[in-house]
Amino acid sequence: MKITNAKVIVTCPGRNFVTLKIETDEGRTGIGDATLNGRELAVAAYLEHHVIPNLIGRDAHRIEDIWQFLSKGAYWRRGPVTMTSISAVDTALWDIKAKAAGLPLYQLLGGKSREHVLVYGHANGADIESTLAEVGRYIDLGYKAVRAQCAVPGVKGTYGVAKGQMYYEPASSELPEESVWDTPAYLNFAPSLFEALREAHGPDVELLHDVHHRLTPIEAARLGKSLEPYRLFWMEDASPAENQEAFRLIRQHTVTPLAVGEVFNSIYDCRTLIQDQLIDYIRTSVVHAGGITQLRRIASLAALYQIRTGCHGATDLSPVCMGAALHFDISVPNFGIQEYMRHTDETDEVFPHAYSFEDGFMYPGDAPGHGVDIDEDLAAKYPYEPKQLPVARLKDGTLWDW
Ligand code: CS2
Ligand code: MG
Repeated sequence: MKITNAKVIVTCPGRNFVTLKIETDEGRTGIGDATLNGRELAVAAYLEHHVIPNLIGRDAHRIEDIWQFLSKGAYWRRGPVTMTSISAVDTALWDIKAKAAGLPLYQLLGGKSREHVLVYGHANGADIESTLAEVGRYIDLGYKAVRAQCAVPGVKGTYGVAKGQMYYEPASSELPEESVWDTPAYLNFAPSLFEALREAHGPDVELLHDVHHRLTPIEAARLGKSLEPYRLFWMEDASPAENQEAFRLIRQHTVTPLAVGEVFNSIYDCRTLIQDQLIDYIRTSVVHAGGITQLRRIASLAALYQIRTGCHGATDLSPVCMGAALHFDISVPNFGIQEYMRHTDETDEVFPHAYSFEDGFMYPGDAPGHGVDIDEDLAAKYPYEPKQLPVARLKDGTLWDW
């Protein structure tokens, strides 16, 4: 089955998405998500100029060889733009292979390891009271696990606090918005939020929290320790993880479980974190970490250390990524949880899909392939809109991690 054509589709049904579509001589097509939030056109150009010409004429079944070719063959390995492009090709080829077999993708990955996929939703509020209510809303919708973020009193624009509810979208303007970050205020405030959440919603609901790379290791250690009484499912991205060793310091001080990896694009980015058991959940995603192929390698490494998966699944990861992720999640032995930030109705219409949500769990569906398609005519009605992610500064103006 030869690859005869491939194209990049950029669409903005409420937010930008980049999709790679691969066509074969047998008439079978497959799609992969290639969205890199705020840097969409860099991936589109990389695919168009440097990847697609290399695909034409190749055997679509040779997923591993094409992966190695695009990785080693580029000479310039790794990096978010390259790896997002490789991810898109890999996802589209797995889609084609599963369609050719007439099977849902999870069957090619070894079949189901569980009946359904536990997901967590995003609740956020401008103050403790509204955050409690938002978490309650997710519990009423059936969610068993909820991520809670709350504005810090006196701090403008805390990470994770959306302008609207249910559809959180941080990439909101052509040039980055600026928000203020105040570590002492946050560290004093965060435990009171989780104390109130446990009081209001009891011990059973799983609560998660994203620190979004804002703390130094010793600050992260202090936060983890102060949150222990409220039994978090995880504390995410407590500190930047370029220096993986830094997590040893956090680990020494707290039993709050740690999750890291949404910005990683290679197995090497998480090697020390996994092998030294410095984290509990690895958050690498299908779209940014080399597709199904590399995600399976990362999960296998993590399984040796009883570290579980917790794939990134924000709205900027398209329904194509979500569909592929659910096939991975339901099959991988060391699955932990899947993030599920609902897409808007416009997005769901552009990307018809077989996956579904019910009572706190998701199901990949049984359509052949990964079960997600793109309506190209509808996609064409939503042209690209330049948008970037915000930046954060400390009160004295120092540029900080957003
Ligand atoms: C976040 C994301 O979902 C998460 O855990 O960290 O919302 C992240 O900010 C965006 O995906 C950035 O593109
Ligand atoms: Mg995050």
